[in-house]
Formats: sequence, C-alpha cells, structure tokens
Amino acid sequence: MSHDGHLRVSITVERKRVQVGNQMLYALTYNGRYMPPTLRARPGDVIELRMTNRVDQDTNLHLHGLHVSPRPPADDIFIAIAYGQTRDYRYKLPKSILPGTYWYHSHAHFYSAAQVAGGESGVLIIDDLRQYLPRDLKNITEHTIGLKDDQVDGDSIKTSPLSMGAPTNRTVNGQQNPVIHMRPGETQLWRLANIGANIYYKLHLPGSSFHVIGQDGHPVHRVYSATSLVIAAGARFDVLVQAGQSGVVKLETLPYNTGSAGNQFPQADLATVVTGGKPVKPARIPSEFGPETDLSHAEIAARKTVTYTENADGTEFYINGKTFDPNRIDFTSRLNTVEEWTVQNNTDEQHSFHVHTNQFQLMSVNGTPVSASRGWYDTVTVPVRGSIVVRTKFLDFTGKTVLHCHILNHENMGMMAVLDIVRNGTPSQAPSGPGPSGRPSSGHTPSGHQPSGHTASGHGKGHDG
Ligand SMILES: [Cu+2]
Repeated sequence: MSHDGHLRVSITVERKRVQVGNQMLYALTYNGRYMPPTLRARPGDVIELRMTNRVDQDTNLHLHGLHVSPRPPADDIFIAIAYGQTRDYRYKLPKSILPGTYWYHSHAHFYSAAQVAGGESGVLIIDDLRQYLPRDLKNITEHTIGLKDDQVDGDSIKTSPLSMGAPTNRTVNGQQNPVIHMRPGETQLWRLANIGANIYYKLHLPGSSFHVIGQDGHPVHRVYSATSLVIAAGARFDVLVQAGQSGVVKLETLPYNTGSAGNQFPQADLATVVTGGKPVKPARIPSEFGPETDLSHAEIAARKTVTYTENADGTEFYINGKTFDPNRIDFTSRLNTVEEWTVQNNTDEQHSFHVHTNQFQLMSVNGTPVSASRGWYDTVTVPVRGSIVVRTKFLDFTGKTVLHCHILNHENMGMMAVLDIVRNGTPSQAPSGPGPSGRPSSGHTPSGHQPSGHTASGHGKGHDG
C-alpha cells in the first residue's frame, strides 16, 4: 500500500521450500512466498522497488501493463540482476495511469518461463477502480484471484524443460481450492489475473455471469456480461459477480483447446464459492463504467505488420521471420503518434500479442470489428491462421521496449521483438545504456492513453506443443 505518494518495497528472490497448493515444494519465491504480497499504488505515485537476487540465475523485473518509462531505473527489461546483486527500480506513475489489475514478474531473457512457472510473479493493483462504481457498490468486498499453475519435479516446482501439454496443478493465490464466501444476492469485485507462464484458463461460475468492468487494467466504457472468460497467460479481467441463492458452487476452468499445434487444457476446479447467511437485495449492475477512449478516427501515422511463425518441431518461434535479438531494433515508432498494427498468426496454434509501455485498442479480430467500449487490452489472443488489428498511441515515454507472445515458452524461444519509441526520429540509446530517465510529459491526450504490458523470455527446448 502506498503512503504519501510513495510505495517502497523490497523483493528478495530466493529458492525456498514453501506451501504450493497442498504440497510443500521448492519454489522460486519473492520474499519467501509462492504467492507474494499484492502491491497497491495510486495514479501519480512513485514506486521504489529494491530487488535482490539470491538465485544463481540472472533475473529482472517487469511491471506488466503499467504505462511507465521503459528506461532505467524504471521498466527496462534488457537488464540482468545477477546472483547476489541488488537493483533499485524507480517508477513514476503518470497521474493518467488507469486503475485496475496489473502484475509483476521476471522478464529475464531466456529464463522468464522457468522463473514465472517457478513462482516469480505477483499481483499489482492501481487504485481506484471504485470511483466508477455506483454509490451502493462502492464498498463491495473485493477478492484477488491470482491464477498460478505448477508442475512437480521431485521436491520442486518444475521449471525446465516445461512442456505446456503436461498436466498442471492450478491454484488460486497459490492455494488449493480456497473458499470464497458470499451472501445471497451480494455483489463482489473479483480481480481475475492469469499470472502463470504459459497456460490458458476459461473461467466459469455455474449459475452466475462475470460482469466485466476492466480488461488488462483498462476500465471498460460499457459493462458486458459473459458466462465464461478466456484468460490468456498474462491477461486480467476485473469483474462484478452477483451471488444467487444459498448453496455451494465451484469456480472452474473449462476445457480449452489452443489449436492442432497447440494444447488441450482440461477442466479443473479452482475455488469453492459458498453462498449463505443473510440475503442482500441484489444491486443493479451498472451498464456504463469508465471513460470512453477510441482511436477509430485517429490519424494513422504508420502501419506495421507482425507475422507469427514457428518451426515444425516447435523449438523456434519467429516474428517476421526472426527470433529475438535484444541488440536489433525491429520496429521504430514516433512519440505522440497513432499507429495501426496487424498481427498475423501463420501457425496452427494460438499465440498472444503483448506490448510493453502503451496499451492498445483492439480494432478487429479476423476482420470482425471490436467495439471501442471494450477494446482496450495489453494482451490478446491471435487466432489460429487468423489476424488481429490494433491501434496504439505512443504516449509520454521514449526508449527501447518490446512486444511478444505472452506464452512465455514461445517468447523464450524467440517470439519477441524490439520496438524503439523515438522523439522525432532520434534513435534511443543502446539496450543497457544509461539513457535519460523517462519523464512523463504533461500531455496525455484524452483520446488514447494507455499502459501496456510485457513479458519475458527464457529458453527451453522442447515445445510445449
Ligand atoms: Cu505463442
């Protein structure tokens, strides 16, 4: 929790034997926990975060989805914190940063899949989403539902090689089948966050709907309801859930198939929702929520294409025919302009598209338009042999950043590219260079702010396919 505009936090990365679901396993912990503390900050705050690495493998940190500078000492994912080293991160959050659910995790090149699977991820919340709720819902109970999954290797969480098709034990905040209490008719705010390395979830709560008020830290303009929600690795949904009659139901993830070259994730129960006690008069679910942001009519400064391919045995994954090289600049964009990007998936499995530093507006999926009122994300799925079109306004920050598939196995095996955001054609400094600190400019325009997210890399062999 931040105080007087500052959130100060220390995170030690350490391999420890801890509770993971119903088991005691060696995990890659933050501060000795498989599910580390949820960090909370407010727009305009400064986050000062000291990370110490006590694991014999390079690591670093990424604040997924946050609209902050990609330059050191902020969200630079090109750096490595070696064993025994300490690094001080400092992030100045713009006042315009959006309230919602974000997360933090390792983005170390080649190791992010192993490290996130091993436990190096947690939830970060930017307050105050409640400003948009009607008065009778402002004080509703809130639950963070951090989805983490683990595979077991002897007395440890398996970190390498990670096969995505192998069975995983799915937990909520690191707990096996925890209980969520509700009163009949009660409305709660649930923050659903897939903070695992690779797998998809398709959440379902029998007898209820998810009323979506936020996507990837972006409050939607119009609330919509869904009986199930597909949550790609890295994605988040803030939802209102209204309890029915007294009784017990399971929050579950339904079977989900990512394509013939992909994976079939089976059904699993995640949590037990127990409804009982004194009934509450069900509140009206709001239809309008956050401010509208729409780039549909923006002037487009440039158009770019990102094409995803992979080799036949699933050991290399490409963006525009190339695997990731941190020393190569793949895309250059200009500050304060709007661009339209087409992401084409030329493979037989789903991938996701994630960009750091700025969120984007999803314009269409396979040519079908998406409403601006629910179009903002930082991580979206690109259909098999299909495409998506997104628009982004590059706000506030210059510097080298990345875009990638957020299935971390794929990212670690090459599916990541470097984007350099420049001011008037001036290239950024070298990746690890001391570049100027990114200071937010004053002008966030009303049409299109946005944070974006990120992710890591790691390597590994054997597709998980
Ligand atoms: Cu992928």
